[in-house]
Amino acid sequence: MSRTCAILGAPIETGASQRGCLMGPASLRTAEIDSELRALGWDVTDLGDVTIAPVAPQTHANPALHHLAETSAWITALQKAAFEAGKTCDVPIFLGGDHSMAAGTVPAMARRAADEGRPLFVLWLDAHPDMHTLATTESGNLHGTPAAYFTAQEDCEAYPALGHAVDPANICMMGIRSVDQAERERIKKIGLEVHDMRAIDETGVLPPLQAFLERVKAANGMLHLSFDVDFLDPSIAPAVGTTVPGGATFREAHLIMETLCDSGLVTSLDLVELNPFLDERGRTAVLLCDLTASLFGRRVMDRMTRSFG
Ligand code: EXY
Ligand code: MN
Ligand code: MN
Ligand code: MN
Repeated sequence: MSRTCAILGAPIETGASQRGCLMGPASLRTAEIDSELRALGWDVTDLGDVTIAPVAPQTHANPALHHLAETSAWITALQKAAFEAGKTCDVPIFLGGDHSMAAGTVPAMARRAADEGRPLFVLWLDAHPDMHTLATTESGNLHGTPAAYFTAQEDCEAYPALGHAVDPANICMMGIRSVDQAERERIKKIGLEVHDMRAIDETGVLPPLQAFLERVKAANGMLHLSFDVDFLDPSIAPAVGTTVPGGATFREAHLIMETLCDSGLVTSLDLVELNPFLDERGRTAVLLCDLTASLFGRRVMDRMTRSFG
């Protein structure tokens, strides 16, 4: 029986350190993400892109912050649009756009889960924990703040009021290898489950992932996967503005996606931080679609090599 998914573009780049992520949704559509999923038997609806109206600048005590007003507008628009998208299908897929979009999509999925009387769990695949508050970020790049916002950390009051938070105990981060001091202190304080790349080198990706999935299943949870392109090693995914050496390999990433597929637990997905302006012939966009196909059911034995153009 075919399952249903919807794709919703969030062409946001104001949270990033450089322009280009606003082309992310278009690049993933050009890489034919919808056809990939239809070929696997999914009923795919393209809901188009979220947009925001022009906004007046918003000042803040932290002088480093930039584009706070735009980011707040995106958060409000996305919390509404992502929640509506979640009503239309089994698995909504949110195409970024920089990672500040998760301040919109994750609370929307937490609301969707709460309305079903279920907890929301989040698997965060990223080189960064994105756990800065509006007071601690030194770069002022708001794509470094979504996890602090949706776990209801203090000093995020300038963002839109948070309707549905995620319990930090329901979050698992993997691939982490670039952490600022303030984030390190906060991760320790709230006891966040973080499997950095050293831990993954030692155990492999499966043991921590399987233990987390057991918890999701035991809690009858819904699972949101927030996939940041910089989780991957830059040698296979160069099209991202915040590359960090020593990322996940092609097979580590596919093994995670295949294992998530086998679990049947994923109920929503962010694909974020793709910056096509930094890509080589769309190969990062094609890889992201390839990984998504593994999440949605493609097996290694079904794999045909797909080069693009
Ligand atoms: N922690 C650094 C900062 O706050 O600027 C780097 C953040 C990168 C965030 C990208 C989306 O993952
Ligand atoms: Mn991120
Ligand atoms: Mn509610
Ligand atoms: Mn990142």
